[in-house]
Amino acid sequence: MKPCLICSQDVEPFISFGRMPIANGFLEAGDFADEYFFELRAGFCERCRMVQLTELVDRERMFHDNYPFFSSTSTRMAIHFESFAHEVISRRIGGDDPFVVEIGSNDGIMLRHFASAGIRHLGIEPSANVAAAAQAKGIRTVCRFFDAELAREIVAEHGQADAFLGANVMCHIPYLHSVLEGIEILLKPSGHVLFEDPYLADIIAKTAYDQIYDEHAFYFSLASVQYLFSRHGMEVVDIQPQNVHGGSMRYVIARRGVHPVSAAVRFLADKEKAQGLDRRVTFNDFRVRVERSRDELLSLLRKIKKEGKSVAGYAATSKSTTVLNYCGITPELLPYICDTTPLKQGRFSPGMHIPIRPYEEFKNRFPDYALLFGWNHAEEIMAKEEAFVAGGGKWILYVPEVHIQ
Ligand code: DWN
Ligand code: SAH
Repeated sequence: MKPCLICSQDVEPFISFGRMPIANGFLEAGDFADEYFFELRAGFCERCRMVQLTELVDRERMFHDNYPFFSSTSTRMAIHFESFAHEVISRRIGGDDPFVVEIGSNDGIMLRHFASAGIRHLGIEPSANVAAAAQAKGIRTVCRFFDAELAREIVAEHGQADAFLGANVMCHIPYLHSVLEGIEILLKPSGHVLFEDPYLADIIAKTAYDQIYDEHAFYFSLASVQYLFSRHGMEVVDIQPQNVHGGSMRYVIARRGVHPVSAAVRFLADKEKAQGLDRRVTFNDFRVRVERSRDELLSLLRKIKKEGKSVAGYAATSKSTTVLNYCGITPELLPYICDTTPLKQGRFSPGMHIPIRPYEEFKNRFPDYALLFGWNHAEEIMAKEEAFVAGGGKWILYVPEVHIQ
């Protein structure tokens, strides 16, 4: 039992993945002996409905000056964030000289659209290397972790913000009450918070257990987000499902009573109850499907090896660390993973130590099978890899279930 990170009620894990390394802790060959591990477990709080990790990793182990995830590697995501920025510019800010703050702004994939529109902006990005990539593009970025203390400093220097933004970052922050205190300080009285993260209902429906890893402290539903913000005098005024990262939800939030609440919010609240997101049994059923998925993926890879066929991993995602370590996929079953990120190439995958090779290696010599760890980018990747399929190559997917395509 662990106290809920949001409401302090006791939380019991509903799933355990065992010993797990840092999801983005890609290693040099000489570093294997010092590798850090923790117990990856997730639990559901029956009081506030928050699904969360029950063991946490120190933030400095995950977010530092060598963080290997650069948001701008996906062209589909670049388009997505352009439209997110335009929604904010056209609908959520206005007046004289508006000011926008984004946390987890990474390499500036979204803020660059505010910069090019001449809108006052500030990115808060603790991982120094990706923050530097944004700064090099002329995007104002502070290399810090966001919390209430930093919010006070920002208000003193820049004044309050019209919009507070975050994509795939709120779910990364276990100390959310400090973040929300910061938002209370930072946001103008009529300002908006817009943030999006992988949506719990999609994770459950697709058995996307690989979304569970050290960086993701939370798996949000509308109900849990409503509870959290209600404790800080705010409410969800709109929700917008997003077709990225396997199914995400964007929450639009304001101070209580300032903006009207859309019918979509009430509709989704009812839908979540019908889906059982408020009941423990839903998560126990999920665990059973996860165990089945693990067994099926492992036997498929063993069969392929026995048949003497070749297989490579495609995209060394953070998510792949959970799959590889939970399923016990060794380099004998998966000899390499190709990835487009220079920082990952030449290194080894966390825990299982599978070599990460440049993307060109895949392109120059197609394997018989490719295990798609970047399944959330399937459309983009499959369009790019038509030649692989035309040459007889086959994709292995494990979401929503293990299958060959
Ligand atoms: O929440 C998070 C999301 C937004 O991004 C972070 N905690 C970390 C990261 O998660 P991820 O690593 O699972 O993200 P992606 O976007 O699913 O995968 C990115 C990786 O995939 C990069 O290493 C690049 C690689 N990739 C590739 O090799 N070829 C990606 C694409 C689109 C490709 O065509
Ligand atoms: N928004 C980007 C990046 C998501 S990855 C996208 O959607 O692609 C998560 C990012 O959040 C990382 O760059 C990490 O360094 C950053 N982050 C983690 N904790 C943070 C905190 N407390 N405040 C601000 N950013 C944080």
